[in-house]
Amino acid sequence: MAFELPSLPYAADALEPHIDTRTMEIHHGKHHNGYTTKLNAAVEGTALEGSSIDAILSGLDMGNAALRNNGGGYYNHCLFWEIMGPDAGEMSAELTQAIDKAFGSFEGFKDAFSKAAAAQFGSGWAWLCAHDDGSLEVCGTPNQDNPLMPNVGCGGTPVLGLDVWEHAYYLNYQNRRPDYIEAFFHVVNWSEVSKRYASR
Ligand code: MN3
Repeated sequence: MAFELPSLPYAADALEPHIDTRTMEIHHGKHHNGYTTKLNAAVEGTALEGSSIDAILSGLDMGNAALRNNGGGYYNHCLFWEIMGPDAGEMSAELTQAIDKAFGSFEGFKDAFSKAAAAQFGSGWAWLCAHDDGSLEVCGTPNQDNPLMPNVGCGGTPVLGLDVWEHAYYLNYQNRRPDYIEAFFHVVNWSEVSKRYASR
């Protein structure tokens, strides 16, 4: 089974004014679609055909640039659409407690995550990762790398991710990445993030 571009779980204009419709259309329909097509090309005819994306990434040969960039791009954007939404939902008590334990408070977490997103030089992602024991960490990865991949400097299950490639915000925010990071916190779906935390 080839990988398929998932539909957006909401309308392309659902995250306005924080993330504009045109950016969503291009980001999903062009960028994510491109990663999906190129991932399928990288996997076709290899022993990885039929493997899950999680298995491919956790066992990744980091020297395989096509698989690293497009497998990462495929996975990262699948997660990104799902952890956002027009409805903020509710954060679970378990995740609230884990955030307080790791960062002191939600504001402490937001500050650490925003700093990781702002400090990522060039293209990349900021992550909130959950470990098996429930502990949390914030980190950043370059390009389309993510915490499932070996030796990227952080690990665990990604439960929240923010795309800080310019293609994610340039139309609306130009060079104002901090404004985009602040806007992102208006469109996080905390029910979905809590669900990912529970199933880590
Ligand atoms: Mn992107």
